[in-house]
Amino acid sequence: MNLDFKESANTIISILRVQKHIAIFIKGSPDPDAIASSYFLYCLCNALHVQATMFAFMPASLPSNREIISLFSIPLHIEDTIKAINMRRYSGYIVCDFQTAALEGIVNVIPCLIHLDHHAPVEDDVSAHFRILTDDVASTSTLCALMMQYISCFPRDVIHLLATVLYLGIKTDSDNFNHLNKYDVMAIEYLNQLYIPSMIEKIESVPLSLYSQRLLQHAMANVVIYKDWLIAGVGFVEEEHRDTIAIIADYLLENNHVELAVVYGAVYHNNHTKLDIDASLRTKKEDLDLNELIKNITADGGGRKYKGAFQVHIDFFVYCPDQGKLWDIIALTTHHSLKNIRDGMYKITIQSKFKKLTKTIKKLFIKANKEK
Ligand SMILES: [Mn+2]
Repeated sequence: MNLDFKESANTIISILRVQKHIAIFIKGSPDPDAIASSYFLYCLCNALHVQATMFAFMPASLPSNREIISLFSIPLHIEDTIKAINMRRYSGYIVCDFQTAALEGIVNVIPCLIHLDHHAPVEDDVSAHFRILTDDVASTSTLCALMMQYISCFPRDVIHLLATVLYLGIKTDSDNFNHLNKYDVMAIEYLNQLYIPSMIEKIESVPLSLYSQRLLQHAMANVVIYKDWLIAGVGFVEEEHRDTIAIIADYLLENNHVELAVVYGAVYHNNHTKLDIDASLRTKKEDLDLNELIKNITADGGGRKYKGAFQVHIDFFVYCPDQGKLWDIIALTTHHSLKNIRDGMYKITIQSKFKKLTKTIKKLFIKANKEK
């Protein structure tokens, strides 16, 4: 893939400049990459004198992510649902760091102006005036940093703040710079001269909360090794601590000789009226197709290189009067399902290879047709 970041920067500026008021949505959990890339576009709107408002539908889960929001004074509005927002006030919306730009209730109300993400594109997404979806970069912040090089309207102090927050976005999503490709390296080279090291230090010195430490202990006490996989449940989790599941998966993969670490918990949402089984998957194997693996478990999830996640909705079980029994059933079912998937990995590998081959043939076919 060859991206022209100068042309991309010019295109997004020409799209934004004619807008009245833009809504910027963080669709998933506000993690460093989602916050950084959304804030980048927020600052760009500001620099172009276009009004913009940033929204998320859940609060930042990790203390370090909350620290980013407060340290950079990021004006992030948390809403329970998208229905709480009066869409007619906005002329368009932006989604960063999420595989799809579709949002319930706003299709045909306001257009999606910009959609940036570092996952492979999905086919049935809403249309966007400008879109970059590519898994050739480790983070959405990489795309923003490379466009930023060609944008001259940012005030000096904003440049340093943006460089710092984008640096954090890349660092987090590349697992501490462990998974970088050429675009990520280019972005870091650019940001290196601009970011503020003391701000990074401040954010990285925020400790895990006591709650997260307890979940980690629970997970470590319940680790099951099946063949070359590690599976661990953390028990029931309050919504605002959901990201801890991913952090624990990172930690367990790092500290065990396994191919895959799966950490799951039962996460309460909406004041305990909704319940999900929420799982994070981590691998060091570059060719392990986590997306294909996850799609064999549920449609509600996905993956890319090295990481993936899925959810299973079990709202009805919020009525279960015995949490202990409920957790036993969740754990029993999740372990059984994951072990079955591990046993069927041969089939999944073939499916994955077949899909990649079909994609390549399709691309060649399109190319041949264009050249005709
Ligand atoms: Mn990301």
